[in-house]
Amino acid sequence: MTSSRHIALITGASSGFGRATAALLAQHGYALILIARREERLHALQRELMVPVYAKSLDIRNRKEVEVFFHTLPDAFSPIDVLVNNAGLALGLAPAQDAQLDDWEVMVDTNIKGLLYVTRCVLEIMKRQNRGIIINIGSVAGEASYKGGNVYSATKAFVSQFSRNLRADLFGTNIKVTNLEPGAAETEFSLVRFKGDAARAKSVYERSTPLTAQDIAETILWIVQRPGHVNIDSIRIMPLDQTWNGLVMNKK
Ligand code: NDP
Ligand code: 8X3
Repeated sequence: MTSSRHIALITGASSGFGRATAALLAQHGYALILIARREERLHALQRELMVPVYAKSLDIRNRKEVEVFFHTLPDAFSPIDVLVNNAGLALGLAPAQDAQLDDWEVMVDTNIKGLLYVTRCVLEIMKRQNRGIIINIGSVAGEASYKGGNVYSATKAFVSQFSRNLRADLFGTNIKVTNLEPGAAETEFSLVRFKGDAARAKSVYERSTPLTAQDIAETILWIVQRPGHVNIDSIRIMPLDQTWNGLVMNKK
């Protein structure tokens, strides 16, 4: 039964932040809609959770599939209270002049266009019920510039600005919007960025203490627990062991 429960839709629930958020929201009684491409992982997670779960393999880059997903959403799961727009990725860390255009396209298609497809469909639901919380997972990279961040960072800058503009459009409704900007967290993020090179991924975090997926899940729980009149517009969380490193001068 979902009728007495809040319902959260989490994209990218097969790993990292999304998976940890699903587990934590389930502990707090949420019914869950879980999306990712790796269906087996979603079903394994579903079996662990003691709440109603609708888990579906979906590639958010496919606009048609996203629309069909929402048209065929079971009625019991359709009054979505919380959307966590989490699915996303970085591919590569090469400087722009050496980067792969294919990688850039995948990041734009996922982090920007996929997020838009899901958001637009959920807005239809939230508009009807005049209620809801949208939490977009941006990144500190949306503001900071670093070598090799190029298109990944730019997609997260998009998420930041889109979140602010959503707030402007939704002004006067009971629909909240947050841009949550984590810094470095040890998930599968670097493994994906470095295309399965586990040693290189591990080296990003060694001799540092990165954020954990649980840190982000707990922040998401805190955001959704704020009273009705409070909107958390943006929140940035970095590990103590990470910061900006200033401007550089080329020494010839
Ligand atoms: P993970 O790689 O562990 O998780 C990413 C999730 O996104 C997976 O569940 C993956 O599922 C899903 N995903 C990727 N592409 C698609 C797609 N086309 N359709 C559906 N789902 C997709 O990384 P994180 O948990 O770290 O990343 C989550 C979000 O947090 C991302 O948006 C990332 O940019 C952001 N972020 C991460 C930081 C970090 O340091 N870890 C810091 C700041 C922001 P599947 O492969 O099964 O489809
Ligand atoms: C990723 C955060 O700091 O690894 O979004 O670039 S960082």
